[in-house]
Amino acid sequence: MRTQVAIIGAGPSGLLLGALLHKAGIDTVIVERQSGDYVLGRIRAGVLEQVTVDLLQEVGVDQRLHKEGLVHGGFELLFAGKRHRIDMHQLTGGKQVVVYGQTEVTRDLMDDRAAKGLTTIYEAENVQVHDFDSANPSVTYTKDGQSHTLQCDFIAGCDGFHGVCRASVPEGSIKEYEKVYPFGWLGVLADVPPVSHELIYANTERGFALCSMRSATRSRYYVQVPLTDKVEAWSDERFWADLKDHLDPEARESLVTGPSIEKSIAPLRSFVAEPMRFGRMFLAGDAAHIVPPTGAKGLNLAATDVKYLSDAITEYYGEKSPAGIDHYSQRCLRRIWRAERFSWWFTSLMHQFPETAGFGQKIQEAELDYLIHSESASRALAENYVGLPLNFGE
Ligand code: RFL
Ligand code: PHB
Repeated sequence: MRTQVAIIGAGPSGLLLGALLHKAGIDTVIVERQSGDYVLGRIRAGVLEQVTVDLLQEVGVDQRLHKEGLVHGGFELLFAGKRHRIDMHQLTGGKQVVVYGQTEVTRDLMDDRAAKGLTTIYEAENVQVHDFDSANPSVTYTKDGQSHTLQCDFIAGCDGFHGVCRASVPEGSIKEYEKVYPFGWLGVLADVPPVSHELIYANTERGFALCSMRSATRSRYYVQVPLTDKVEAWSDERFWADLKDHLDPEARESLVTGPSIEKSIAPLRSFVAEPMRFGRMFLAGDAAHIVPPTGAKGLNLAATDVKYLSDAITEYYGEKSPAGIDHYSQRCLRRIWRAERFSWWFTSLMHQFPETAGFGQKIQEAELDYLIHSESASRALAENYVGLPLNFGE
């Protein structure tokens, strides 16, 4: 089989890249290790920046998003027992975010790809990338016991943090920057109405908690847990009791609990691999970088990476110019480091760190107090939360 761009991974990066390239008339095949249902079963991001919404609109996959997505013009910070609203809309001159789950974004992109008859190979085993330092790269995999080879012009590594693409780059040609945090997030999804109509980010002496949502009837909650905790040790009762302990009296009163429909623990990490291009193979999304979820930036960065990549590849075919692909890594990394900084800062501000308990807590509360009382500090938070425009700094 032959295609122009072989995309490894059918997460949001791979699927959106496929849609953008299809719109530009470029042929793609996506090779995914899991089944479609498995990919949809992973409960992850919830907050889309306007830039991401615009990209979904650009590929025509925005009908359900516009119908069902919840537009949020603010969020709340809870500390020292009280909630304070950050009015993103007012502070940023009218910008807002849309709460619409990654599962739904992925489902919409999958359905669109299937409707257009574009090829996605699910449950591909032993996926390997070859000869990306030459003009003739290829991908091999096994499906239903049979070996296959996919010849291509380019490989897009959209295969997440544990994927095969970054792991196939020769040691010495990649530099990795990493920070692992000493805690994780225990997340619960439940069919109960959200405790508040906006997100609540809570800093308490018990640690961080986040009240988020997927719809008016489905809530997503998180609490900070030690890395050693196992999800089996967290019954629903224990989770709801712990979450309540993080909330202010009014929220505690109005919290509706119910059986969890998903429960998982995610470790928190900051990670960047540089560069993001190796000959004819490119990394995009979580394959190249990870942010802790506190700033809600991961999926949004993945979306802008693949927009830059589709621009670069389109320029290569259309204008016969390698300028875009030569510039891809640099263009992405500037935006990525800005999001890394914000995510690290917001994570550091909101979580309980074992080594600085007591003093650290007081310093965080003082910074939060400054943040809500200084318009410029509130604006800096709001500006980062709504995200950078696509062509920032250009
Ligand atoms: P994904 O989603 O990991 O998809 C990669 C795909 O590649 C496949 N794969 C392979 N396929 C073939 N061969 C191989 N060898 C392969 N190895 C892997 C995988 O099966 C998978 O289908 O990466 P992608 O597409 O780059 O998307 C990135 C996002 O998933 C991620 O950044 C976000 O979920 C991060 N994130 C959030 N981002 C936001 O923008 N806003 C949020 O509110 C937000 N909340 C979150 C989050 C991530 C979280 N977790 C669990 C880490 C909340 C949480 C709790
Ligand atoms: C989510 O709804 O899953 C969510 C929202 C905001 C974040 C992280 C996750 O910062």
